[in-house]
Amino acid sequence: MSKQKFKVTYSTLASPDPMLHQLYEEAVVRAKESFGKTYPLFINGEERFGENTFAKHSPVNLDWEMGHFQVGTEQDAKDAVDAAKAAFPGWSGRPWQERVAIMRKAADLISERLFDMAANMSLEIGKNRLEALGDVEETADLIRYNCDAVEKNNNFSFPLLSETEHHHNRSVLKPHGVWAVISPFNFPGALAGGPAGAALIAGNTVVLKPATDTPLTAWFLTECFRDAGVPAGAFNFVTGSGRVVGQAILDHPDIAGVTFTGSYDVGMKIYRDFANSPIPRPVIAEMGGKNPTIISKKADLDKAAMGVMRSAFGLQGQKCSACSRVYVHNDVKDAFMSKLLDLTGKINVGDPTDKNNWMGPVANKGAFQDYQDFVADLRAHGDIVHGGEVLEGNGYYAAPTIVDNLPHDHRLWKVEMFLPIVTVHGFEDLDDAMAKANDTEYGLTAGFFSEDKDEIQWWLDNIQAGVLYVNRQSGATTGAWPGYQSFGGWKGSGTTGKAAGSFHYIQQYMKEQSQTVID
Ligand code: UN1
Repeated sequence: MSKQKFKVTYSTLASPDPMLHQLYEEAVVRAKESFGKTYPLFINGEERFGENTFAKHSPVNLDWEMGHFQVGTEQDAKDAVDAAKAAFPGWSGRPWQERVAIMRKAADLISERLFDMAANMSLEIGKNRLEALGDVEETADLIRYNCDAVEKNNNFSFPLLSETEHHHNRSVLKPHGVWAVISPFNFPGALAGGPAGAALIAGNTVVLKPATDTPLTAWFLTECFRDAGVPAGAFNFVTGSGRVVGQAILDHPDIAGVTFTGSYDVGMKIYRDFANSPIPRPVIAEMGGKNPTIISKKADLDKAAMGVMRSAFGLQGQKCSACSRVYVHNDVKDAFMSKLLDLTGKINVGDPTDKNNWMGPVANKGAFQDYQDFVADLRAHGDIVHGGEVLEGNGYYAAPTIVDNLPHDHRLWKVEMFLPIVTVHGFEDLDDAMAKANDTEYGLTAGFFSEDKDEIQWWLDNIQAGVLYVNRQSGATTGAWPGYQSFGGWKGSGTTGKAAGSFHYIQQYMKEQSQTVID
């Protein structure tokens, strides 16, 4: 582990210091040296090794066996929830200042371990170095953001109006209990550590079940929480199949609430299942997107092409925030397409730990197969103007793919493909583009390119999504950073209408109590 501190921000990622590359490359060597280790569950402060393990292979090179992880059982899930329940009175009963201090320490440990966590994450899920470094540091910053929020608001304890001088009325927020976090593969740091951190800062205890593709990053987070002093039972880590161990966690009657990030279908199933429990329980679900970018004839096309390319193909299109649909004015469509094709043609796809490769492999065999199936459908009904093929290598490599002339009633305008595929449509009239952009169940992020102030205001007033970007070259629809952009979805993209990395987030992990005391 490197002792050197290196603060990742937008500017360091945009023009990285040579030192950043060197530290990352040294960490890649260390990550490869520790391939093949066996990792435990972490329940009630103890490492637990069970009877069965699964091998985690790197999608970068399928011969690389990164580690062996426990196939958690229903009993493990139960034990984790029971441990979290037993730890709840102690953790929630502490002064909030102590929880904040411990969680700040956890954030600092994540930052200290930045390079090792990022190198392992690149190998674990195929994220390029800058995106992996960003994900790790975003995790730490989400935790810090929520520590700040509690501090600034006196842990959300506020006086209310008093009827007389003898009335002492106050509103307080209190934690719910045991919180389940079911995290996805695409942001294995931020979307596991962000919600788990928020739940812990708020005073809940946590059971984390990470995606089967990304147990290693979650294990590193577990170590950070443990080493920061989160007490036994307050944070528990369970790996294994979602259908078995994930379901057993969610079915446990002592789970008070859940944060789920993943597909619409699974998110809605959890939402419906929770509605059937004897008492209501909160479900914070982030369920994907089908994020549109509209390009006006008054757009700067260089900005638009760069923004779309980065958002469509960053992390191989596997972000909920990825740009998957483009509506471009017919007058500028040819010019835009030639710029987009030019930029896309320059992308190198390969081992993402190599500095020259901006795209890595897709996450797993299922995603690789989906890519091929979607491409066959798109080829039959539209024009693939770039990509559309799998690439050589001993991993799941797929070319960035641009599709033109797909009829608007084709199902793939609505299905979240979660792959490096973007479909492009021309329009004559901005209102028509807006209607098409909004014609989806999702509403997570959206982008607009125009140099006209009135058009920009019109777009901001009418687009239906939770995260909006205008003229953003670094990512037409992607790249929210805690404190800079709130991140949460409308419509089928989210259950609460409240976003992460913003003012209203951590309160969702608490319930309000009004206290009237008369002396
Ligand atoms: C996601 O894709 O699920 O805005 C989250 C972004 C990232 C988070 C994306 N900060 O692209």
